[in-house]
Amino acid sequence: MTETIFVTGGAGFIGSAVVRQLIETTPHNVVNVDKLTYAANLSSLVPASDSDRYTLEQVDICDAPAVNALFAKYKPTKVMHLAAESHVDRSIDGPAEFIQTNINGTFVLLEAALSYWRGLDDGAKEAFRFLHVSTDEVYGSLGAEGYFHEEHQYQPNSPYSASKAASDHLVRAWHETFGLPTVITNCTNNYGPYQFPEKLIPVVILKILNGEQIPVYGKGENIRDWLYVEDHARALWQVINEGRLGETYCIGGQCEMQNIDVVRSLCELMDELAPDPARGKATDLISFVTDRPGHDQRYAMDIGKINRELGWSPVETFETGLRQTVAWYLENKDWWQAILDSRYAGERLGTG
Ligand code: NAD
Ligand code: TDX
Repeated sequence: MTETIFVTGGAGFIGSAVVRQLIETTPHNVVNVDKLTYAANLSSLVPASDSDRYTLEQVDICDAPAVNALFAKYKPTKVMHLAAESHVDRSIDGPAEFIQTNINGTFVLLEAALSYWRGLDDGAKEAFRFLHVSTDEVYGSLGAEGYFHEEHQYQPNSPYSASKAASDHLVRAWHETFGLPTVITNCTNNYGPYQFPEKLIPVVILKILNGEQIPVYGKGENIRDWLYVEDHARALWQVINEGRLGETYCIGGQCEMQNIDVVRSLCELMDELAPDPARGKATDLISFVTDRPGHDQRYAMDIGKINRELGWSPVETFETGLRQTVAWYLENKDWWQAILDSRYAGERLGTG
């Protein structure tokens, strides 16, 4: 049966990977529900967006009448909810949008989904799924030992992670209290093509290309667990189709790295793939800067549950994924130069 899938935040980094994958690998219709904030980029969706199975609806998920109208118009079989404010540093500079979109927006979407779901006939009601896409950051910070897992206590430390934690709790409550068929995923740091150049990996690539200092927060000893974005998109489709209702699935790359080692790997790749005698060795650009307030020390994920129950594991290694990512940024200057030239990005990225 051909389905209609809502993807909220489908013009963002991970959402666009989900949309591209759905258009390429399934026969389904995809409705991209996106407000088109600074983080959105419609050029990330080409050529999937040329498909007659793709529709863009520029809608703010906080706008209840508009969201209700979308459910009535398209009658989706599944909702993949990725729309969010996603950058930790921005949440420190100004948390209000994070509270609004991540908490209120998720609430509006849940209410609209519930009212729509209640009106479905029994078969459609049984088949409907609402997937909430969240982050490992809700669990807080790990010491040297141990891993996050589905039963780990919530201990968010940034306005971003607190807002995502709140949204996770809302989704859980709408399942437990109202029976809405939901599944939640909590994933580690993603990287890959089309990532907005405010996140660590594209920041480093573009700083090196422009011969500018690479800002490493604190001593660069914080640890993140990196997953290639296409692997994440594949996991999300598996979880929404095969995951157990009301459950959480943790997703990760099994690839813990200190930030400074990520930066050094990128420097090596850039020296190899984009050597520039005027710049010299890329590592000479590394600059240790003031640490992020409340900077979580370590994230690492136990992916045993999704692996056991759904057979998912990452395909890309960090080595292959990082090489593809660097090559993509080198080949797609038009994509990122437009962002660096924009006023909004310039304010935050120091490029304007
Ligand atoms: P992103 O910032 O690249 O994209 C977010 C998208 O949501 C944008 O297209 C934006 O226009 C849209 N959006 C924002 N506010 C909206 C609103 N009010 N209404 C409708 N659309 C709105 O984010 P991303 O990195 O692709 O992350 C997607 C999701 O995955 C988020 O929920 C994030 O918390 C989660 N996540 C991200 C990572 C990561 O490493 N990037 C890891 C784990 C989980
Ligand atoms: O310029 C930088 N220098 C630096 O040292 C930037 C942008 C980051 N960092 C550090 C901070 C983090 O320890 O690198 C690490 C990664 O930073 P980000 O790319 O900002 O990601 P992070 O804060 O870990 O959050 C990301 O992963 C989890 C996403 O932005 C979230 O949306 C996701 O939930």
